[in-house]
Amino acid sequence: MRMIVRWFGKGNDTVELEHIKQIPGVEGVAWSLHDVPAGEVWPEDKILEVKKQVENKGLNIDVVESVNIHEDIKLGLPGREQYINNYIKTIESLGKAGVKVICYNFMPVFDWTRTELFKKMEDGSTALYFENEKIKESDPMELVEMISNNSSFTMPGWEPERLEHLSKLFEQYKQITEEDLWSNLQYFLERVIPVAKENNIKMAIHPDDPPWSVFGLPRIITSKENIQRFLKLVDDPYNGLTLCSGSLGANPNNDITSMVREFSSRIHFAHIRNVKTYENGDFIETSHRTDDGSVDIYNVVKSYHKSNFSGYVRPDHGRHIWGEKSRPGYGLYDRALGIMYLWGLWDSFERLKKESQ
Ligand code: DNO
Ligand code: MN
Repeated sequence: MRMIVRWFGKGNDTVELEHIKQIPGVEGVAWSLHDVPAGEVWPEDKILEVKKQVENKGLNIDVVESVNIHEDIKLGLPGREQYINNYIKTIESLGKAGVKVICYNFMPVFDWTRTELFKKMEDGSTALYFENEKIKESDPMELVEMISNNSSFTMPGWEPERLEHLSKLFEQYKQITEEDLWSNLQYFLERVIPVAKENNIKMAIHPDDPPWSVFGLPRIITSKENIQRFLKLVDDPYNGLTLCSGSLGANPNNDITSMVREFSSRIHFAHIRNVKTYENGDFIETSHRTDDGSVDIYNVVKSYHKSNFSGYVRPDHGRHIWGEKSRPGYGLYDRALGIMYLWGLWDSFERLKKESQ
């Protein structure tokens, strides 16, 4: 596995590239141009600027997370033609810059959804939290306000320009069924996968987080069956996955270990993190350790190892510990601990394999 860390860019993150470089076994960053609105073409000079910053520190830019998809594409509106053309231009520029994987998601309106960004845990640390009842009762606008009031940075997926027309968007999605979303996704994939292939870039969809409908919006990348269906929409290795154990793991019915086994050849990017789930649908993002949450991280990593996984991995989110002030879920310390846990498991599987040969 090739370990990387998400980095939000110079001046847009509390974590420095120098610090990322000091985490053992990390070779690169998952990055994005967070100031380019969804749907616009990524300017080549900006791409090259990040490439230079990152490579100067001895890290790679192989994985982009994310190139976001304009709502017109998800809604299947006529405007999608222009936005798909723009997406294609961005893929071509990223290919030229040497990018290997593009992570994206197909969630209507919102990306990840939580009800609290800094929920206090017993040991005094804080973590991202989802309270099922609260979501059912709350107005999406309240959530947008909570998220922007609790973070000094703009949160990816919650950019003001994306949410500006929130009520109009909700109106538009009222007509969109899950089947419509499937066919709009297929339309998008049929256009972009050939271009990605030509540019040697693997497309890697991120599952919906949480993997069920919120605020009545349709969501489709939620389960093993739906991922099987997704992979067949365009049955090509360039149409692949970002398998996120935390997002899918919020539903206890999702068996991540068996998904890794089944989909490994199509997983280009692994997000590994733990979540503790409760019967009422609540969940909290715990440390990566198997014993601390509901996802069997030990077996997830074992399954990747057994499949000879050679794709990119990142620890996804972490808790906020040791007084660190950071973007919600993206501090340095707990993600670094997570990485060391993942390496600890991986190295011992590797050693056992060699010893038994
Ligand atoms: C949560 C995060 C996501 C991810 C996007 C990818 O698990 O990994 O917010 O970055 O959905 O587009
Ligand atoms: Mn993830």
